[in-house]
Amino acid sequence: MFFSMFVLLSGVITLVNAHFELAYPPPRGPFDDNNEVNFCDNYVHAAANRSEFPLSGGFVTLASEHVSWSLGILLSTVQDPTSFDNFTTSSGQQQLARNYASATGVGSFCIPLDLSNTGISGVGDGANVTIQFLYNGGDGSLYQCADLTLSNNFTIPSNITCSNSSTTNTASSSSPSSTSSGKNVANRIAAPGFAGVLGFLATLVVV
Ligand SMILES: [Cu+2]
Repeated sequence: MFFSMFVLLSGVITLVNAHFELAYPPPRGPFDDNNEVNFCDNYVHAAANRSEFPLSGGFVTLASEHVSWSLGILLSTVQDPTSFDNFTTSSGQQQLARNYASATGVGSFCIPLDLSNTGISGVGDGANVTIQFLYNGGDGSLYQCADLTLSNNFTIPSNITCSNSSTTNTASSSSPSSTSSGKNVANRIAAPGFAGVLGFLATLVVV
């Protein structure tokens, strides 16, 4: 009896552990799905080796393990952001580099992230910033962080693939933008930029 309950619970726990995994830019530390419910996947301090990231025309990629999910991207200009408080505005609101949007599908997603027009003070060429992904696939909020140095002169390497590999997602391809930073951008799910939030919502299934 106890054993069968254990087996049952194990199955449930395995299902619950399906979350999301940030692929690009690289997260603060190796993916730890058991700690994804915690601030920055429980990597409390900024990574010693920051990733260069384009100030404009960037994108992020992640793997979604939930079918229906939402995503927002917070930004902190604090050099070593160690808590959610470091990702808020002066009025205490979440400081969003990309507004929340919903999507459907399991697999890889590429999401435009243009940081040049967020209007956040301190975001500019040469700035050290941290972005934090807030993902919710129905089993609560999940978090991963990436520590960046922004650059006007950095282009995302061509071996970083921007495509939506899932066959079940409903995202549609859109044309590469004039601000695209590489060749492999044909499958971006929306036009880049904060203004592209509506496009993101439109091309994905709005919940
Ligand atoms: Cu999950």
